[in-house]
Amino acid sequence: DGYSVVFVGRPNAGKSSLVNALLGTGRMIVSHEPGTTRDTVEEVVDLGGVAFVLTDTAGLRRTTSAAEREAISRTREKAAGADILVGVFDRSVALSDEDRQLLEELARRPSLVAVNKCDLPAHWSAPELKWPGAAAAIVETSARTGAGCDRLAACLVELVAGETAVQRETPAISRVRHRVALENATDRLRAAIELMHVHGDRAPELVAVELRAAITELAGITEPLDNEEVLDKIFSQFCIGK
Ligand SMILES: Nc1nc2c(ncn2[C@@H]2O[C@H](COP(=O)(O)OP(=O)(O)OP(=O)(O)O)[C@@H](O)[C@H]2O)c(=O)[nH]1
Ligand SMILES: [Mg+2]
Repeated sequence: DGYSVVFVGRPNAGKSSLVNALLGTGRMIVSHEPGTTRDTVEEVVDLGGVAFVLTDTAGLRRTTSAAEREAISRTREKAAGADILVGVFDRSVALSDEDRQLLEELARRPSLVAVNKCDLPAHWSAPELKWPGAAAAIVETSARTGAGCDRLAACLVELVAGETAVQRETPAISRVRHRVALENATDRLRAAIELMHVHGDRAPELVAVELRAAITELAGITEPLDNEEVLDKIFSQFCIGK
């Protein structure tokens, strides 16, 4: 149902705030206390016509709290299954060992780096990340002002645009519009089959109406098709209506 994008990073880096910025909502709970998010939360969003499932997660850190440890293990589980990871780093505080560890992990996966809180005075700059991945994968953001959030969305879309960038087991029907069109076309084809079961070959015009509708749906996905031409072809082969 869309590419899964999992936001990971240290507590307080701004993961929930960034997810909210991309969703355009206040869905995720945000607070100044590190360890605010205790459960993974998923939301579907359409970015530039592509469906993504954004997952907000509990911040990664060493902790003595059993509940937080459980939350962190869920974060790791989610991250392992993600199509794309977005590592969120707080530029207004010093980089930590956890940050560097996360960077190494990100480099092995399809991922983006969000250098967040860029509205605040900087403690370090992007080159200090020594990011081993592609340079284009670093985006400076401010979840507070919204700066860079459009670019983060555009980078996500770009990452999935090349099918080779992200490996999936099943072909992804990522454009929401395409998925709806395919579902509609499927419904119409089912209706056509049902009509043939009920009426045999006595009501070809009813079947044709459903087929025409299915073609119109599919034509919306590819370049505009000449329906008459397609119908002529189909009818010449199946002798419907003759
Ligand atoms: N100035 C500034 N503050 C931000 C920005 N992004 C987040 N914050 C603030 O940083 C604090 C933490 O934000 P959260 O989004 O809750 O951080 P988180 O990474 O989800 O934290 P955990 O859920 O604890 O892991 C909140 O007080 C936010 O308002 C930003 O870009 N600029
Ligand atoms: Mg959070």
